[in-house]
Amino acid sequence: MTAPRNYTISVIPGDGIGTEVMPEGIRVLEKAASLYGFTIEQQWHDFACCDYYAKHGQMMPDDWKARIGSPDAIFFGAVGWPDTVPDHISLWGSLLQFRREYDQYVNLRPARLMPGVPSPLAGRGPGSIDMWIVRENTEGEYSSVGGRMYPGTKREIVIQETVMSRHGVDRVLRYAFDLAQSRDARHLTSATKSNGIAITMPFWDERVEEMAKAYPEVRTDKYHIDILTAQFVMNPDRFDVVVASNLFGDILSDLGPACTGTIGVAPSGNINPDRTGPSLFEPVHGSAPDIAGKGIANPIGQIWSASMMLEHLGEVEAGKAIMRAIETVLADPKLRTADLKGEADTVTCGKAVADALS
Ligand code: GGG
Repeated sequence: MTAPRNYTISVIPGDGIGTEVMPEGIRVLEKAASLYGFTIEQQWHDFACCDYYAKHGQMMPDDWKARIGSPDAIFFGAVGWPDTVPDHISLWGSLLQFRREYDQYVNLRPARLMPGVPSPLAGRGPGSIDMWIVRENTEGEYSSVGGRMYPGTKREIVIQETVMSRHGVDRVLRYAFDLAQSRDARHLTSATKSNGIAITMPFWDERVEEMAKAYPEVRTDKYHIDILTAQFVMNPDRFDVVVASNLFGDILSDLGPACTGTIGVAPSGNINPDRTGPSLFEPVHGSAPDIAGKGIANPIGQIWSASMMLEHLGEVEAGKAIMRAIETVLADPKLRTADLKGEADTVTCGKAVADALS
């Protein structure tokens, strides 16, 4: 007898277009569950958003971990509403808490040229750009170590430290090398800025060199972040797995999908590879206040995140089926959204993906 496949997920829509694309991600998840014979129990939470902050003066309740419990995964929308809450408060009060508390030390983000997506690089053909960006997700430049002295005076001083531990760097590099090893290209690129940032970045380079010895089949190269961003724009098809620190990985993983047409389709997984806590899946895009409330946001980033989440949960066939449905919808201008020169609104696009699922 096979074990029942029942999963519990925390659903946190967040702010702005997060609340509009989340229902489409759920629609597709529910359809996939019914087609592929598993169940998804949803536990919705109204915190980790700026509305919650407006009512309670903090982004999450003090007992947020108890309220979340032990789900199999967290499905997240977007955070940020700068008119109400400064961005650094909303981010540190929500997403960064999850990443640290659940030790989601890998942020995995694909950049792939999809069929039909209008992109300056589309002439290269679908599949020609197909990379994974592996971003260190729990330390690095995103640290709260530092301080502010003499605020508001002419003597004002601000200091913020970058934190890199050997343990933290090695574990994300190991994940990236393993990923590179599993792929046909077996090519890993590491991004630093070791000439200018002369303590932490050379350390990262040293760890790459050390780790590479254990992966002789993986072609490894190192770039400075400035020339790498130029190469992403000019020759993105040269890259396969790209690994970088928290800040550089954040930048590259917006730039990569933008090179393939739009950041609106890009998903991400905040992954705890050791499975000592839940992983969190969310679109790369933020809450987009400029288009929030208009019903025109692209739901594909949220839906693709659902596909990544299902693969992480072991529902690989269902995850792949969602990807096929996404490709079908993106190829049709009537079904894709305006950021992709399409005609559909958020709901029409989401329903089309659910209908295309088989
Ligand atoms: N869904 C992604 C999101 O809401 N991002 C907001 C943001 O500012 N993220 C910064 C980060 O991912 O470190």
